[in-house]
Amino acid sequence: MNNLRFAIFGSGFWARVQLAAWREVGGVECVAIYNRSRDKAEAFARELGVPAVYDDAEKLLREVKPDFVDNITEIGGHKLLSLLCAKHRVPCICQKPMAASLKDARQMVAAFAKARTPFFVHENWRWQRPMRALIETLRSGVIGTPFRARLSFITGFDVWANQPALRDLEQFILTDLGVHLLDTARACFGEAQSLYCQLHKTLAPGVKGDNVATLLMAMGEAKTSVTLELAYAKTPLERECFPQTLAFVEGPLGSIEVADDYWLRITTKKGTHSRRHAPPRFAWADPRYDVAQSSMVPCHRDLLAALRGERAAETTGADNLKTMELVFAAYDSARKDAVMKFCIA
Ligand code: 89Y
Repeated sequence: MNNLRFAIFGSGFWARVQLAAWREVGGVECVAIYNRSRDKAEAFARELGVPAVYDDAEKLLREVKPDFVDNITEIGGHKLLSLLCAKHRVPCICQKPMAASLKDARQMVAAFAKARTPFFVHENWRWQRPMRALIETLRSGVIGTPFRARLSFITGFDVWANQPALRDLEQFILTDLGVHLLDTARACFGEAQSLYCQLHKTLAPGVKGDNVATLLMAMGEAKTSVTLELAYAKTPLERECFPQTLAFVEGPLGSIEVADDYWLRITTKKGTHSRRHAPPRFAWADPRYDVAQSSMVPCHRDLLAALRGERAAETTGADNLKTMELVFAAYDSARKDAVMKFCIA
């Protein structure tokens, strides 16, 4: 089977890691890079062996005619550059969060549907090893239909050191991180029927947006009560476990805990079964981000199978629109101090 030829848009922190993850998966070849600052694209291409450099994305699409684009720009580039791919009927994977507003996200999904061109979102959280183990354990039915769950991501890690652009986001914690946990919650418990959110801006000097969020949702047909707790704050913590998401789920037949250091514990009447789901260690990954960065490999595998027409991907643009609806409903809920309701078909 021929390699798919792809182009990367963007040359920042995540672009480097995602290129390495594509190379780990194989079956693809990065043939060009675009960045609006040519110097940055050139440095990236030199360091990582990408043959062609562009500072004009449309020119790249016209001349290189890639089989797909991985749009790994900051949020400001997501809509414009993805729509350019739709215009040229080039399949596109857009970095999360898909867009800076729900209106933009809807427009992007509609443009690709109209162009009959595949559109995906790079949403890797549900592919993290412990999260995947949680999803599979829930789907096995071992604890029955859950009635309550908590996903939490509370850290004092200096996330802005590697990703300074996050400092300036007016809407920070939910667009950057909440989007991941909301997507994972959908994979675990189904679509939300209602959502309530509270936000705080605290203990994060120099950060524009809110950095602490608490959400309560009723999810799936069973209306499972799902709480999400998120914080990037300098709160003194006994144990730091960035970037792990911890979880506790209760069902009629038992409970599941995702604990620090990748432990998954399933407790039923028979007792507790514990197993560690540590992420694989790749030489190209930053060891501090292992669980997040290694999940790009199965995420890319899923997207590649869809790009080859073998099966549908989990994180299509259309599917991710449901996650985006929750992100912006959460901001509305916090602003109005009100419960938001959704219809699930
Ligand atoms: O940008 C975020 C992401 O996608 O994963 C973790 C992160 O780097 C900081 O919240």
